[in-house]
Amino acid sequence: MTNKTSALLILLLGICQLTLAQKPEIQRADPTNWWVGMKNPEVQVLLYGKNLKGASVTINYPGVSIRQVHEVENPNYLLVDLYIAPETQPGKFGISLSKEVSVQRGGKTETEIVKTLHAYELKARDKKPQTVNARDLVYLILPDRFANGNASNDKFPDMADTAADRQNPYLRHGGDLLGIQNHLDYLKELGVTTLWLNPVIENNQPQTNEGGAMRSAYHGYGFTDHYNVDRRLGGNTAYKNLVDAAHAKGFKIIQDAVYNHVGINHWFLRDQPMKNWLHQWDAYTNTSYRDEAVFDLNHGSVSDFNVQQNGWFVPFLPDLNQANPFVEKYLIQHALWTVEYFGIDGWRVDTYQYNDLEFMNRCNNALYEEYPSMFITAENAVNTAVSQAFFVKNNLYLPFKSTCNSPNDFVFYNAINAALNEKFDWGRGFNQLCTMLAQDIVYQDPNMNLTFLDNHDQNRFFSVIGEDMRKYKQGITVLLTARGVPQLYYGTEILMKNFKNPSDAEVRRDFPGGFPGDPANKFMASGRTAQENEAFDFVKKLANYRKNCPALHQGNMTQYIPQDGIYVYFRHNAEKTIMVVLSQNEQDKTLTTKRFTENMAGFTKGKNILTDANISDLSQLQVPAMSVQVIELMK
Ligand SMILES: [Ca+2]
Ligand SMILES: [Ca+2]
Repeated sequence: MTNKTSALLILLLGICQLTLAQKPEIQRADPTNWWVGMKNPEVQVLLYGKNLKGASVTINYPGVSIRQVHEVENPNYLLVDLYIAPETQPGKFGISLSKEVSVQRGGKTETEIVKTLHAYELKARDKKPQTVNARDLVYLILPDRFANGNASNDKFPDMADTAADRQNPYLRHGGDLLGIQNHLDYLKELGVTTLWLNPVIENNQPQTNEGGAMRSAYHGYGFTDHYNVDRRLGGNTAYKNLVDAAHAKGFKIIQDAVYNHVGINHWFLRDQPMKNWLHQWDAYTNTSYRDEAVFDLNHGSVSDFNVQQNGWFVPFLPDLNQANPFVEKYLIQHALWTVEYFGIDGWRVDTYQYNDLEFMNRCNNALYEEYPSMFITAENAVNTAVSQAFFVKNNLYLPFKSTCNSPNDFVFYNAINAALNEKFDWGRGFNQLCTMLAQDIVYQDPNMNLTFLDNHDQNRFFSVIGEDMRKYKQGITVLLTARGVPQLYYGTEILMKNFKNPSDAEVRRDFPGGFPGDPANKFMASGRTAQENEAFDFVKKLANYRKNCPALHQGNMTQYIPQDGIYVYFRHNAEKTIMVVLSQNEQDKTLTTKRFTENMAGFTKGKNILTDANISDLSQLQVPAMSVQVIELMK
């Protein structure tokens, strides 16, 4: 090659680069599609690519108009506000970008218009979310740890974390959505009506060093692409399949929402749209995790509030700035998109108290606007009823009013675990439960509280109660007969145990039988021990009875202050009265029932629905030591 020709080649390459450098190129549009016939006729499409700033946007489709195009600090983004007129038909169109770019030809600089097109679709709405409420029994599954339905998706060499190893409690184990789908009949038999999965959205996060051990993001709380379900769980297709299969079998699905933060490897953080997309601090600032800082409207300091709200949850989960209207729209539209795209029925909102609460109200309201009876339950690991009530619809006279309709009931969780582990005394044992329920006056509808004995962040229930089957049956009975929407954690029905020692991985063990080569299959009665079957059958019997007992769903709850080690409450409506009798005595007792006349008048006999025993005389009940009875009263 002569010097002359190589100089020419360099010149040509330079021209090409100049042209290419300026040409707009769309790599993605979020939401990835939208729908006609939404109550809110507007959607903001976030376009990401190269050199989008300065481009003019056109769409040629009947009914669709561009209201505004927002340029932001980063030239690789454009945010396009679309208006979709009510009569708009579903269909496909292009989002067209055109831009004047400079081109050098024959030593002269010329301008020319370059165009780029991104295919977009407005679909017809076809999803009808169902209401989740106290009729339901929710079953929480950590998808990586339940069942492996497809061994070929356990790991991928092109992801940030390439490991899967069942021998290591901190790494991914290969469980997936098909694995859950394969065991729906097991859950149906148990009496479950609703599934809540820990987050399924892509977590393409590298392993992180926590407490000296390298850990995978198998829990799912660090999103890296809102619009893709993690490939290792089976991707969007497997999630659609699971939701459809679950619906066909009569289940509902609750999705885990994370609005407060994303994974540090999220695609939009590698090229941030604008500086205030995240809460940024001069030096790294962690949230204080103190809920008082948020609800203490009387005495709290602004600085404590800011640290709690805007500090990062952990260093690898950056805190989103939800006061930024573009961030707000991105998160809210993703929630709506998820309901319409997958057909989910409800939401559990992670780390609720760390979110901008005005943002959360707007987010909840956007969901209620499209789906008026949507169940949204807020996670707040708090200790008091006042704090718990602050973050949901409540009866408190405060200037801030949450629109969230359900808390994850940590106050119930704390009380039931403490009550079962204490000796009965004034204020202790079952008195704790009674006192906790008396505080229900703070909630607008305590029957919407998501009650639980354990979950993925807590010590397993069977271990907490010292592996005592009598306490186990009492706890399960309170969960399934007291007010609220009961939630069971996977494996609690087969007595999975452990404390979070040395880490929470211990309470997230694999469900035995869900993985190839497991020595026992506890999805089958034949694979369970006698005691495991006793537990499974107990849950199954009560859960299935509960399914068809409206008094246990929407009936009033009347409780009597515990006396002599015995706690009695009733669930009752016009059709039925259910009496629950719990004992914390180490001796058998006889209970005279005259004190409960306001609930028992007119009833002469009963049936213990746990044992099927008939009770012919209700005036005096035999109450065995540490027992529980669920009695359907009869005339
Ligand atoms: Ca798998
Ligand atoms: Ca926050």
